[in-house]
Amino acid sequence: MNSFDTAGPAGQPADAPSAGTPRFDTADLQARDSASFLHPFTDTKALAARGARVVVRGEGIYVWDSEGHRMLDAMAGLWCVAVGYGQHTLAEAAYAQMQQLPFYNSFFKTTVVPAIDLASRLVRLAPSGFSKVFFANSGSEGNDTVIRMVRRYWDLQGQPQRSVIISRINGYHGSTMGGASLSGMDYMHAQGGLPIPDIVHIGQPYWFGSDRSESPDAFGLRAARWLEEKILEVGPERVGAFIAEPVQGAGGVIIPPATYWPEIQRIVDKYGILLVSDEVICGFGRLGHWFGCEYFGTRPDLITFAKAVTSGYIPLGGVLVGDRVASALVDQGGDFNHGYTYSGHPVACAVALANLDIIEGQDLPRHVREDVGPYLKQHFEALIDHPLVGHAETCGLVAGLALVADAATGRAFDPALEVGMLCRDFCFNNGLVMRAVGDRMIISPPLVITRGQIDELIALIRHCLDLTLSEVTSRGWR
Ligand code: PXG
Repeated sequence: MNSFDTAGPAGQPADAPSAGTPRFDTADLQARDSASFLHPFTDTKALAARGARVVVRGEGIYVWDSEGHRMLDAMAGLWCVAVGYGQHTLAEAAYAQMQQLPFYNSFFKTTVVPAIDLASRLVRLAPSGFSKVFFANSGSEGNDTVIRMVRRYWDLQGQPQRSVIISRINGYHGSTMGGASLSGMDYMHAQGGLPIPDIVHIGQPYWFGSDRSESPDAFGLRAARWLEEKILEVGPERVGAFIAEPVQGAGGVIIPPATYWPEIQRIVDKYGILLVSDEVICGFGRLGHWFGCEYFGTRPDLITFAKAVTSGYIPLGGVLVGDRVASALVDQGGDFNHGYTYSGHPVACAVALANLDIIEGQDLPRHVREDVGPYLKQHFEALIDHPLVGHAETCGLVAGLALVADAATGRAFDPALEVGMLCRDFCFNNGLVMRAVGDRMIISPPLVITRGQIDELIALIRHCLDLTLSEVTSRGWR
């Protein structure tokens, strides 16, 4: 059944595309899906009972499911699709590179042209002081590389005991053994004996989640000083690096108070430890700058990237390496015994270059910074007037709001009620992809979104908040 019709199937919802629409047998796909496909981060039995939504097509900021329903994808796939769906130049770049040279490795004194071009381009786009790139295939692999690189750096400095890396509770850095160890999610650590040795965590700068007895600025300073307390607890001579996302994404779009990052920079400078900015979500224009650290004015030593480097059209990730680490690795280092078969994969790099052509050509960081970012802020933060919303905040093109039982006091719902999940289901069923992290509803739309589409997005969010409000009211939950 997976063939493309030229005429739209009869009885399709009115907003579905009428030409070139794929027809799918949804029930068959769902049955085969649950028979064979173990999904990431999923309760397989529960999904099998319900059936996965089959997403079959994308165009611009919209995706369509196998039943022909159109959804505004306010999550850009999974924080990835910066340039939107249906960008043919990325497909053409992959096709051309596959014909020219589909694969060759970069291990044994060989290299490939797209990897050279992409490395030089990324160095040009990065903040000053970044001179090298290490390629991986995902954010998780990028962060595993970070762990190896940080520890190698300190070995080369004659301080191998500086193996401790400090990360944050509710930060997300991936799902490999290294990435999941850096991530601050207990439920991940509980499966597989994590974290690996010498990874420790401090609290997150989530002011709304605190008791709110201090101003956000006072809280931001206090949260940053948890880093100094941890350094002193572990012993400054043992600490190699601090890693954090500029804005926590998967943790629920946690935007730190303005005082937080400058204080973090002061502390890492004071103790001479490396600063790693995990920009898997914040990189490539998401916060209105090429990299999120530029928004907050921090000077990291390493930057992890993935996702929007190819807009998710093909897997690619890696680490931008600042001069301090690069010169140690290169001048003193000898072999760095680390790498992946597909480090610098020519097809992935060719797609990244075509993607960067669009991001640079349309100056999407500026589009976010000066146009749609402020517009989203104005309209998204106005959702605070909704009776279910206790807090609503944006930064560039990420945004999060907290669903609460009592907006006046900010009193939370009982987490067991899973109100966020209820709201997310209303979104899905009403043409909007919005994610729930507990009772925080979050978005990260494609960077190419327009003001008119933001109006549509806000109207959809409001509608789904209304539906959620009547449901929780009728269930007597507020
Ligand atoms: N760092 C950050 C900041 C991320 O957001 C990774 C590393 C790992 O990247 P890979 O490519 O290995 O997945 C991520 C990934 C969610 C969600 O629920 C977020 C991510 C992945 C899966 C789900 O929001 N981010």
